[in-house]
Amino acid sequence: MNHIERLQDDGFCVLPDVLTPTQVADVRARLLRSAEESERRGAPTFIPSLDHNAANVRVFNLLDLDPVFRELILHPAALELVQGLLGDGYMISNFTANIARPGSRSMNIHSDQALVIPEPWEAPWAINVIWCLDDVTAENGGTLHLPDSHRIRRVADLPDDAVARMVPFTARAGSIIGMDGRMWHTSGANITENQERALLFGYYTMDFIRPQVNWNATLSPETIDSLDPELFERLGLGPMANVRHGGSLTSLSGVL
Ligand SMILES: O=C(O)CCC(=O)C(=O)O
Repeated sequence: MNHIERLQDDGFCVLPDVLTPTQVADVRARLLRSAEESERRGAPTFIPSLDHNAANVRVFNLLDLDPVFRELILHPAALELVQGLLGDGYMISNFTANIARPGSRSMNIHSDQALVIPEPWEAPWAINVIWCLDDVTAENGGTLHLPDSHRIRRVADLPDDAVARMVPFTARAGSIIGMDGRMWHTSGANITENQERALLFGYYTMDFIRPQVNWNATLSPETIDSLDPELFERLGLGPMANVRHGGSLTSLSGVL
């Protein structure tokens, strides 16, 4: 089975060595600077409605904070997973980070597809590409997932002991993990003395689903001006909001 077939069948796959150790160190340093910049701009990195305490550091709006994130969201290895699950008609819905430091605890369980469209969830219409900037282990808060839960169509079908049945993803720094948007998951608790677990979450959905964030409101004019055409299009910043790729009306994009 290749990794796309594993993603389709198991609901996730792990691709090692997508980033070199030097690249991991560079992206991680930029993430820490972005966390500071986010606070400076007034966007807090501790979100009490998500996390139990400030040991979790959340960084939203990565695409506006450092150009490296604009490269990663279109990284060919990530897009291969996205296209392998969703096909070519996808959009970029969000790109965020969660640094789980010692003392962090699990958030509420959820599936990311459930956050953007109502049940029943019949098909994979969303995918997360998780960038591992540290070795990810059970002890340092590796994302917990409920095996096979990408086949669950309704909340009522979740087992009562879903949390107890969850198992952590493990991966080396530099890996990416593709996770079907229907997979139920949560952050793990970081029970180590001194190991941080920094992850980036690139979230992509089918192009008929409204993105999680309004990119027109979150990206600065300077960032929008600097976007390459592919990224501009995949963020839904072009004039057409909802015309299927390849549909007969796409020619309208030239006249609007
Ligand atoms: O940090 C994690 O492991 C999971 C984070 C997550 O699921 C979320 O922020 O929605």
